[in-house]
Amino acid sequence: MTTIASVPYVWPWNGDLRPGNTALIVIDMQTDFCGVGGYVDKMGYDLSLTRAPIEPIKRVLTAMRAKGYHIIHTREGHRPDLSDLPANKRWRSRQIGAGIGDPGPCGKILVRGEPGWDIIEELYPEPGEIIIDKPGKGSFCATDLEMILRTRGIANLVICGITTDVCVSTTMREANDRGFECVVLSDCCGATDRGNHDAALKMVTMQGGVFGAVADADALIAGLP
Ligand code: C5J
Repeated sequence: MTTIASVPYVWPWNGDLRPGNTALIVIDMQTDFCGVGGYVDKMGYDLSLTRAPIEPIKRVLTAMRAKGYHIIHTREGHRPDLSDLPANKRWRSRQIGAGIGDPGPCGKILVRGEPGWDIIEELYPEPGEIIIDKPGKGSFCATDLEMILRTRGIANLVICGITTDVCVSTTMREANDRGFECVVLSDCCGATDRGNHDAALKMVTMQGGVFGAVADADALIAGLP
């Protein structure tokens, strides 16, 4: 049995934790969500909250890369012609002064290929790591993520990134419903609101771990075989 310290149960449920069946998913660590001039900055939120996970994620990436775990990154964004951008998503973003597809200091907001859309340099994927480009909040919606996970025989997902209450939470719920065994790393996530971050993590722990478990970077690194 190999597990890590986590709540509300030691993870994974069956003690089968090894590089071959476990992936790290780093969600949306893009300039648009944590960089100056990006989408979250334009909306006026406190960037320190979404930048807080950068250093802990770096430590987890280093540890998991060294041990040969599968590494997957995601990016939220839309085609340059915006053909995959629902009109209501665009409209809502414009209500708060950061219209998706509109020009900003980091290029067109959340548009593929623009500087603000890409993953920040500190956490940039290494050659050979999987990148999932997704048009929505969940990483399984309109992507080939599930096919890649099943093809590689991955059962366990270590989930981190931004934002805790939106793309991280949606992805964890989608994964859990598909039978993947998930743990979210509390200090490797961040939200645009501290209360939402805390609530999103607390929700995971209800009902015996309704979506999986919660750990932190140190607990994961200490327990990784
Ligand atoms: C948001 C995300 N918050 N990556 N996206 O719109 O959580």
